[in-house]
Amino acid sequence: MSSKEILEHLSPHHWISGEDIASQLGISRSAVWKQIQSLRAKGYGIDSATNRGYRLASMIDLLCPENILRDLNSKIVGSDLRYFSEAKSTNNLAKSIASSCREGTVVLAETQTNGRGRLSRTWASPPGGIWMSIVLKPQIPLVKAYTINMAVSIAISRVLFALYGLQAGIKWPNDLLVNERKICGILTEISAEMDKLDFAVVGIGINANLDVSEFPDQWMATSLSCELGHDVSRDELIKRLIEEIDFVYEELMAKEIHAEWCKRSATLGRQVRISTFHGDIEGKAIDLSEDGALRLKTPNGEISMLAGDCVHLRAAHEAEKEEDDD
Ligand code: BT5
Repeated sequence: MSSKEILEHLSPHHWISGEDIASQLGISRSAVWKQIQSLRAKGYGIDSATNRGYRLASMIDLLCPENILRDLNSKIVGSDLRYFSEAKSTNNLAKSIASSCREGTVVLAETQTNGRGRLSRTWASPPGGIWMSIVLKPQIPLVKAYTINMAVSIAISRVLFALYGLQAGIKWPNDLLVNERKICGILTEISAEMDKLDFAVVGIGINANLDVSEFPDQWMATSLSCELGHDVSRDELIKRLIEEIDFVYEELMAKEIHAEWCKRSATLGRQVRISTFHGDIEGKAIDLSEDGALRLKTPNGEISMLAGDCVHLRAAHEAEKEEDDD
């Protein structure tokens, strides 16, 4: 018995007793109660009242794969779409099918129970967000793998502006920020043999229709609904994302990817702190090299950082002013 089956019996329009759900599904009332608790823990709003039973607190706008695929204008991305009401992690699912599935396959889930960020960090994935992974099989050398992440960040930034007028800056290496707050995280995982890329799974997490006040303050998170003051159509957004990612994927090898990433970067020009396993380094972010390394100007000279966590310390104009004052 899965909590999804219980969900199918619940409606925002009428009450249903625990007893009725239990008899329709052939389970005990306490099993129903347990599954209701598990749905609540995942973020579904469910009202309960004595002598009445259960009711969905509001209409949940579930994703509809048919809407997403209808008249989809793309060549590779979205060639197949796998939809799950719940997944541990769409990246895990995508990796498990990557060798056998078509290039461009998209895996979508309403919630993730074990959503991951980099270094196995937790990625909160309650209902209402967009949790998707795309399987890509680009014919590019391993050293160019980073451009996939860049291309996808650009596509997301373009779509958020085109659909909602939101300026989403790209924070090195893999976040999108709106008003300095994280609205989207990207996790690209690759499988390679020698110098050849086998496949890449690009995991995209977008806080769409979410109340982020439940998230810890230090995450500095925001969502589309918080920024816009209303919910958005996730089907429409996913469709546009697929189309735009498909488009930039074609341009992947072109130089413009690098130039456009730099243009949309929220990191370049800023004073930053990069934390790595070997310690912290502070400096001004001055450039991004073709392999995705961030170039820093530090008091001890210029260095390149290939990976790490980035904290924005001061805004670009403040960093510039400081330099002028020096
Ligand atoms: C990321 O990692 O930002 C990449 C997130 C990728 C998530 C997608 S969802 C679909 C696919 N399936 C997966 O399992 N993952 C991908 P990182 O830069 O390491 O950031 C993780 C950190 O962001 C956490 O340690 C928290 O501080 C914060 N965080 C967690 N959940 C968040 C959320 N929903 N919104 C904003 N910040 C969050």
